[in-house]
Amino acid sequence: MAFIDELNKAVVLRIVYAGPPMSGKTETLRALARLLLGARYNDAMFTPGEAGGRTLFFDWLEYSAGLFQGRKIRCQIVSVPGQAALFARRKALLESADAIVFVVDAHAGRRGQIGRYFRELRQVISRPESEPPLGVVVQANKTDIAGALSNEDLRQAFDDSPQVAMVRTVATDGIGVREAFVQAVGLALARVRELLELNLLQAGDPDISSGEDLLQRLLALEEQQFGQIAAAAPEPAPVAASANEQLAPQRLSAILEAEQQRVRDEPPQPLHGDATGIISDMPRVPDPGVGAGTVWPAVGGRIILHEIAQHRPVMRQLADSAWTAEISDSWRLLSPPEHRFVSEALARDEILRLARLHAGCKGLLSEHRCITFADSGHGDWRIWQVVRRDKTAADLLALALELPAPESVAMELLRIGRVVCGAVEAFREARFPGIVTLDMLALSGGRPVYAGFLPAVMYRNGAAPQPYAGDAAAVLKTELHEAIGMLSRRGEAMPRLLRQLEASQRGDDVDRLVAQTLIEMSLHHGES
Ligand SMILES: Nc1nc2c(ncn2[C@@H]2O[C@H](COP(=O)(O)OP(=O)(O)OP(=O)(O)O)[C@@H](O)[C@H]2O)c(=O)[nH]1
Ligand SMILES: [Mg+2]
Repeated sequence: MAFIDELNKAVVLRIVYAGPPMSGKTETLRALARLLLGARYNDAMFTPGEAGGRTLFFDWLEYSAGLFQGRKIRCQIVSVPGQAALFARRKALLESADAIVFVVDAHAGRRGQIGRYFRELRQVISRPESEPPLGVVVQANKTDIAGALSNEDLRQAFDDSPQVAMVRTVATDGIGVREAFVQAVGLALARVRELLELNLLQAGDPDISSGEDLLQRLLALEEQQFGQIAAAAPEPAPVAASANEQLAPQRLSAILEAEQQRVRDEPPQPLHGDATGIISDMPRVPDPGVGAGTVWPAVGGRIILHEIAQHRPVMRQLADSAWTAEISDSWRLLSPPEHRFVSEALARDEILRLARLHAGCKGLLSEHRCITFADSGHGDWRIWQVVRRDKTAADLLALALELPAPESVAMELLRIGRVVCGAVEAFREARFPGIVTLDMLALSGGRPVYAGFLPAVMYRNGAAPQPYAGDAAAVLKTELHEAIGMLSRRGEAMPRLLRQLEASQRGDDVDRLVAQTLIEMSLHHGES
């Protein structure tokens, strides 16, 4: 989010303080205000709303010092709210960071929680490989308290991550906080330098030059997100419903009041302990007992979960470490690797996006499906797509090939051809990236629909969905190749089949295209 402010000859950086609740993020910003701004520190920090000493939105502090390539360095220093329930807000702030200071309570007994929050952080700030990664400084805080863990002990919470720079601090006394901050600014500038070299420095957001601006932006974003879901979803988006009621109010005071109430009502957060997340372990599949707001669509989805709970799933892990489950020949479940999350909050956030994607494909996807997420039983969370195995065009073809009269076979082939043509046209028009194959096409109210899981390009980060680019004749040639081969081996049937197809060429454009393609294929097979 860094940007060059040409008008004021400055480079603007955002250093974001993250970390578990009550670790000392706000206290650190207070200390920085005193240390960096001296006499001017009074009123320098902007904190829009807090409840019982807990940050609800963020703390904001500005600091300007030093030069970068002849421009002043201006730092926006922001702390995030640590509470689990405020994840969406925390995520929006983390995404705008140029470097992170991850503040942890070095107190023994906190390692599990630190690990969990660190994994959440890494998932949120991961960048495409083409971009330089975001630097993280770990601030081991509260080291004044007896029994604080050593750096070596703390490092275990950051298990598989590359070396993290660690600075020991006592925020209440201002010890070490300047050092951690300076390190973070160094990392942010190194990243800006790399982005400039790669020509990737975004225009940034010069509209945010104060804490008030950031608050307005955050509120607008939240309203927009919830508004979009409400507009897109065929059913009220279940996972957003309760939050919507609390976040929709127009006036800031009303929002703050609702937030304060929410925080008062919130039960203490359970500690999950260290989640190792061993992916080869078989995950639990969702059952109808999943909590409110975890299934989309809310009503239809829960009915599906009830239905699948009656049967035992057959689980399988695919080469890419996705898990699938088959249930009583009627339902299929999929949880690809990108739908495995280290925290419930991350899964909850992603399921909102998936619900929107599904809602946007209304009319193109088969009807009997839902998405849900569940605790895998191994310290992580998985989103599952659940799709009913509907009768597909491939099933129609299998039946057609059993028909005795070649004329009937021809009529069925034409019908399947029309289904394919209809799907290619509908997918192209809607820019839907589903690949047309017979076993992915079902009929719903006479219209072709996609009976597979949501195409991966739609939810995979960084991959822009490509609209379907195939053409109907090519699909028919691939998908019916084997069937025509079988028919041509029934030698005596071929002339009757061809006669029927030729008669069908006199129909509309679609009939003509299908009949001509089939004739061409039949003749080709006849020759070979
Ligand atoms: N002993 C000691 N207490 C600290 C230190 N840093 C913070 N605290 C105390 O820890 C409590 C939580 O600090 P905050 O700065 O509010 O924590 P936070 O990370 O902003 O919490 P959230 O906003 O809820 O995420 C406060 O009572 C602080 O005074 C420290 O270095 N030593
Ligand atoms: Mg705070």
